[in-house]
Amino acid sequence: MTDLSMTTDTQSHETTDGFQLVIDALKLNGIDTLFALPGIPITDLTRRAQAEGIRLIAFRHEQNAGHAAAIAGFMTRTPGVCITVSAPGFLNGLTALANATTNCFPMILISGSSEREIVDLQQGDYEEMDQLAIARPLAKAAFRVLHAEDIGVGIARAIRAAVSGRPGGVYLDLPAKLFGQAIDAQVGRRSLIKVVDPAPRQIPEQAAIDRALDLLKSAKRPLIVLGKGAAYAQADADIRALVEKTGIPYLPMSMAKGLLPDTHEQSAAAARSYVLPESDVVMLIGARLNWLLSHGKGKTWGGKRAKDWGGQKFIQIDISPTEADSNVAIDAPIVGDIGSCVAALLSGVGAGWVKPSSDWLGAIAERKAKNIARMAETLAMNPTPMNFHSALNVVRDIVKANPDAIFVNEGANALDFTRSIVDMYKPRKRLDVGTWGVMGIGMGFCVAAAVVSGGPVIAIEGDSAFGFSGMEVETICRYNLPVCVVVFNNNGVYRGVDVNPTGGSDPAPCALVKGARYDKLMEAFGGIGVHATTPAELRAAMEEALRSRRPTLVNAVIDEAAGTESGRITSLNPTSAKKK
Ligand code: FYN
Ligand code: ADP
Repeated sequence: MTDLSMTTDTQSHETTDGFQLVIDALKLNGIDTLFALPGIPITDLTRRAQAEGIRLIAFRHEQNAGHAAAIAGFMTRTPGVCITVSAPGFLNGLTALANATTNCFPMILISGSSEREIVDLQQGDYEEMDQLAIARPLAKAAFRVLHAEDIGVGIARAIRAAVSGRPGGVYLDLPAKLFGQAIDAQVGRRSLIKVVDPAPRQIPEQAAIDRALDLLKSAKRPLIVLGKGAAYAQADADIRALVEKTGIPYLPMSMAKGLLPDTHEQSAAAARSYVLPESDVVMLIGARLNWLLSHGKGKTWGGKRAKDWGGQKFIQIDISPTEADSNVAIDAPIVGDIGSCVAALLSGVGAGWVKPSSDWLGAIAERKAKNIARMAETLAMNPTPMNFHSALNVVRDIVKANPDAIFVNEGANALDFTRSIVDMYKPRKRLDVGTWGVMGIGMGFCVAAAVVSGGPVIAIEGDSAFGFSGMEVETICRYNLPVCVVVFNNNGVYRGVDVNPTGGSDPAPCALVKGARYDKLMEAFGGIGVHATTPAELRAAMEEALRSRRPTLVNAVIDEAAGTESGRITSLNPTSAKKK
C-alpha cells in the first residue's frame, strides 16, 4: 500500500471513494474518453465518469469496446481505455487486449473483478476468475489494485506501460470492493499521480546511424519498408523528407498506406513482388519481419537466387531492442523512437547524397506501370452482378474525393482487394486487421475513429467479417456517428458458392444466408440502409452518406462466385496450398 502517513496532518473531513479516485486519476492524465460496457461492478463507474465530463461510449459487446480503445490508442498515442465487468466481460475484452499487444497499440483494459479472498480459495464467487493471472501472458503488463490509496499508482503504471517503449495492451484489475472503499478526500487527492513524459524520446546511437547510412550508400537496389510503427510515430514530415531526399523507393505495409500518398511516384506498392526479391538493402521503419513480410526469407525475398548474391542486407529502425535478428540477421539495427531515428538519418543525407540508379528506379517504374494498367483494365469492367473490382472502383473514387475520412477494412477478399485498389492519401487513415489478420475489429474501429476524429468514417467489410461486430450498428446509431459501412455481400466466407457435399439440408460451413439484407439491420436502429446492386447505386449511397453524415449501411451485392479461398493468403491454408 502507498505510504501516505506523511499526509495525515493535512487530512480533511470530506471523503472520497474508489470510483471517484479512478475517475480523478484518469482525468488527471488526460483520458477524456472511455469505451465500456456497464454491469456489475462497474456500472456506477461508467455513470459517474460521464457525470464528471468524461465521454463514455457504451458498446453491445466488450470485444468491440476493446478494439475501439486499442485503435483510439493507435490514433492518439494516448492509451485507449476499455472498461468491462468481471469474468465473462473481462474475457470478451481479452481478445482486443491481446490484439493490441500484438499490434503495439497502447490500450488499458480495466475490468472489475470478484472478491480476492473468495476467488483465491475458489469458493465460487459471482463471476469468479483469477483475471490477473489470465491477462498477464496476453498483456505487456498487468496490475491489480487492492487499496483506494493505490489507485493513482495503478493508473500511472498502466499508462506508462501502455505507451512507453514499444506500446501495448495493459490489464488493470480492480476488485469490486475497491470501488466502495472510502478514504479521506485530501489523502486521496494526494495519492494521484500525473504521469510526466510517459513515452520519452529514445535517441539512437550515432554509431548505429552511421552504420545504417554506410549500408544505404553501398546499396545498388535499396528499398524502404514503412510499417504501422512509422504511422504510429507521427513523424510524418521527416519520414516523407527521408524518402524523398534519399530517392529510395518504398513499400507501405497495410496500415502505413497514406503515410506518403499512395500515388507518390516513389511508392513501389504496385511492384511489390518485384522489389522485395530484387532489393539488396532494405530499411525497415516500424515494420517487423513477421509473416506479412515472409519472415525476410524464402521466395518472396529471392529464394535461392538471392543466396547467390548474398541476399538482402537489412537496416531496422525499431524502439524495441529485441526486435532485431528475430527472423534474419539485421546488419544495421537502429534502436530508438522513429521520430528521433529518422531525424538523425536525415541529418546524414546531405547535398552529396547519390540517389538510386535509374536502372533500379526504371525497372520498378516499368513493373508499376504494367500492373497499374492491368488494374485499370479490370477496374473499368462493369460485370453484373458487381464483383470486388467494380465495387472498389467506386470506393477508390470516394476515398480520393474524401481523403480525410478514416477508412476501416476487414475481411478476406474484401480486405485484400481493397488494400491494393483503394489508395490512401493521408497518414493513419487506414485501420485494418493488422498483424493477426483478426476479424471483428470493424464496428469497434468505426466507433472509435468517429469519436476520436469527429470526422467521417468509411468501412469496407466482408459479409462474414461484419458479422463479428455487426450489432454495434446500434451503437453507431445511438451516438449518431458519421459512419458509412459498406458490406460486400457475396453470401459467404470467402465466397457464397460452397455446397454441402452430403446433399443434406445443412448449409456448407462457409455459406451464409443468400441474399441477406444487412441494410435492414441499420434501419432497425434508425440509420439509413441502402441495397446496392450496381456501382452507380453504391456511389450514390456512399456520396449521400458522406454528405448527410447519417449512420449508413450499404448492402453491396457482390457476385457470390467472386473471391478466392482466404483471399491473397491462400498459401497459408494447408489444404488449399496442397491442392494448388
Ligand atoms: C498493389 N498492387 C497494385 C497496386 N497496389 N497493382 C496496381 N495498382 C496498385 N496501386 C499489386 C501488388 O503489386 C501485388 O501484385 C498485388 O497488388 C497485391 O498487393 P499487396 O496486397 O500489397 O501484396 P500481397 O502479396 O497480397 O501482400 C502480402 C501480405 C498481404 C501478406 C502483406 O496479403 C496482407 O497484408 N495480407 C493480410 C491478410 C489478412 O490478414 N487477412 C485476414 C485473414 S483472412 P504483385 O506484385 O503482382 O504480386 C482469412 O482467411
Ligand atoms: P507492420 O505490420 O505495419 O509491418 P508491425 O506492427 O509489424 O508493423 O511493426 C511495428 C513496429 O514498430 C514494432 O516492432 C514496434 O516496436 C515499432 N514501433 C512502434 N512505435 C514505434 C516508435 N514510436 N518508434 C519506433 N518503433 C516503433
